[in-house]
Amino acid sequence: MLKNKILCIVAIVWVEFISNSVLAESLDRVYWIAADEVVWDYAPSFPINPMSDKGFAADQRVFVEQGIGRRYLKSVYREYTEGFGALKQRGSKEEHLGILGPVIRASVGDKIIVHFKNNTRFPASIHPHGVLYTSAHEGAAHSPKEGDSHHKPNGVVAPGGEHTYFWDVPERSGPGKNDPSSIVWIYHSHRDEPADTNAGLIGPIIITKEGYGNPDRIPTDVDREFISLFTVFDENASPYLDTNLSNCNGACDPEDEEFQESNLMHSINGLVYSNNQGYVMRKGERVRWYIMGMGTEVDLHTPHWHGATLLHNGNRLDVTEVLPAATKTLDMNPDVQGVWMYHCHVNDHISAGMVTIYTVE
Ligand SMILES: [Cu+2]
Repeated sequence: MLKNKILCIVAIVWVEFISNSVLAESLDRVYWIAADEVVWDYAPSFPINPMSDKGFAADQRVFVEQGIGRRYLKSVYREYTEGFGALKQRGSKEEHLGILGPVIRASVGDKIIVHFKNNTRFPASIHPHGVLYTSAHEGAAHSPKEGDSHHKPNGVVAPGGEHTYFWDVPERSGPGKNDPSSIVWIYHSHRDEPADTNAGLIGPIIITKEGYGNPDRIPTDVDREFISLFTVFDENASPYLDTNLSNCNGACDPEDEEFQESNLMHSINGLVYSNNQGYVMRKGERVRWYIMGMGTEVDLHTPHWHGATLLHNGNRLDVTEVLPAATKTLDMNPDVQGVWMYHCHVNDHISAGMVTIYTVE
């Protein structure tokens, strides 16, 4: 009897050991990401405002028509096939990402290898939050002084140049004890941080708990994931301002306050007034939302979902808050079908376009 019990315990321990070692198999997560210049359209629906299905009102046209309008030269991170062979097309699950760079995914124990190419006219980098790096792979210029040998720009890439970043994903990069099975971090260019991020160089990193990531490192305990960046892109602070001014045919005065206002793009994933696509899910699914903030002192955002509630680390809410470069991961079980508003709850930001919809089928 005792012998059987011992055998049974040994068998259980052995099965646990085997399954854990299978689950714990670590991977090299390899990405080919370039910083590319694109003409970005904040409101492709123009002249229609999808929220009303009518034309934009006068106070909305400030942002989508006046001054430079709705299209700006920007730089964005884009994913390529191996060796920068071809631009990777985004599938339906990635449609909602908008201006965001590709999702970098890993599980605790993996290594992340990012081959980076700077196709823009300005120096750029990829600075990751949360993961483990040495200063050579930090992607940040420590000193603005050129030629300062004590403060070398670490992983900052000149126009046309390339760099490979190596980042580790130890326990401290993954979900903490109150977190769900995955969390989000931000990556962004950090040569001239305010200019780089206003230019558009921002993306997400999602880290799953050991044993919770499938081979693509998507968490196995959710049905769907969505990522949202709430930020006011300040096109006045973009390094492309001078180039973008040429769209005004000399009619824009950069010192004019109304013109400056027209360049504050209150966006969710780089899109205003419900121009986002792809926030679509089914009733009853386990839906994970990753929320990111960026920007300056105006960037206090309070994402609010109509039609459902969410859990954030055990706390129930339908409004959360993010500040610049902060992130939140929340879980939703949509229980009512419909087309629901999803917007920042700061009044001034609602008027300026930080509003969209999500659909529960
Ligand atoms: Cu806001």
